Amino acid sequence: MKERVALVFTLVLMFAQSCSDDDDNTIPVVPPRPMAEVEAENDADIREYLETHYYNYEEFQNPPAGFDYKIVLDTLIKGDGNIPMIEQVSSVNLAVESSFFNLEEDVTVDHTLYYLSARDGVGGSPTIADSTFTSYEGSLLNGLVFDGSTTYSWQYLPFFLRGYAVGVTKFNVGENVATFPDGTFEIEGSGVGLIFIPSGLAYFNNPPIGSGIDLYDPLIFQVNTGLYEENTDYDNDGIPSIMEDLNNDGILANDNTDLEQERTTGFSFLPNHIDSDDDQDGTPTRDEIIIDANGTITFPDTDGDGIPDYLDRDNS
Ligand SMILES: [Ca+2]
Ligand SMILES: [Ca+2]
Ligand SMILES: [Ca+2]
Ligand SMILES: [Ca+2]
Repeated sequence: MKERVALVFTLVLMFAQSCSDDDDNTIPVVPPRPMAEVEAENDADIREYLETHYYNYEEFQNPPAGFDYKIVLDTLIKGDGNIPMIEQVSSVNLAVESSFFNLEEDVTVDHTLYYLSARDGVGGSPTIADSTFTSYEGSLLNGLVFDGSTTYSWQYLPFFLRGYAVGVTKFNVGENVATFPDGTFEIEGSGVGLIFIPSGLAYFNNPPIGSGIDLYDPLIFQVNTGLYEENTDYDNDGIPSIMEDLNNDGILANDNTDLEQERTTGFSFLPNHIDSDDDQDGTPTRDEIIIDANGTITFPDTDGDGIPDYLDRDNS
């Protein structure tokens, strides 16, 4: 599971670092740079990279015998006729609140995420709240590879960098053509793509120590999207994780109905998608909803106050 470490524990690392800052005042603390300034700089750097680099699209269009469907990036040479990636990427804008990185400034900054599908998968696309069976390689704009996996592994997207997770949802997966007794899969027609991520959708001023990623570095991920689990229900409470994004902003960490009770009782802070008793009334969410034979979920509201029982501590 080595490949998970660098990506998954972003928030844990951030917390640990902010604690040690308080404990040791001999280390000079450099204030974070303004998010809007960093985004503008990152976007210019990513765009310059896309204008000056191409990938092996001709091999993807006309695959030679034995082609491994791995993306190779190279520098354009003026007049060589290769198409720069800037003409092939798509993009999406995502608002980032500075509070996500515990910054002192209080701003919301639009960030542009770029992505490119080298091979469209034959299957469906995951949501931001699904588990995907994916392999990946992460690198910097200077070509340094900082992380990667050689085989597919299951990744629950809400635990991963936001830019990475949103990027993966832009691709289609393949299909599982065989499952062997040892649990391994054979997948055909997976998606292959690239994601270009500004630091505000990655680590910003808190890259993992020793990772080779510097403060405010934009990241590139090559991904191979094999499978996904449709309507992933991570906490097994009967409600698919995507439906636990109550404010519908694509971030599952900021929907926590019983935060006040968790504070009072000293519980861990569990956002709804990883909380099997979303209102902490002692009755599991699964017992406060009804799922019929077709899988349709209904949400009883016993006291008629407009708040469904599973989110309502006083529904009696
Ligand atoms: Ca949310
Ligand atoms: Ca909770
Ligand atoms: Ca839940
Ligand atoms: Ca409950």
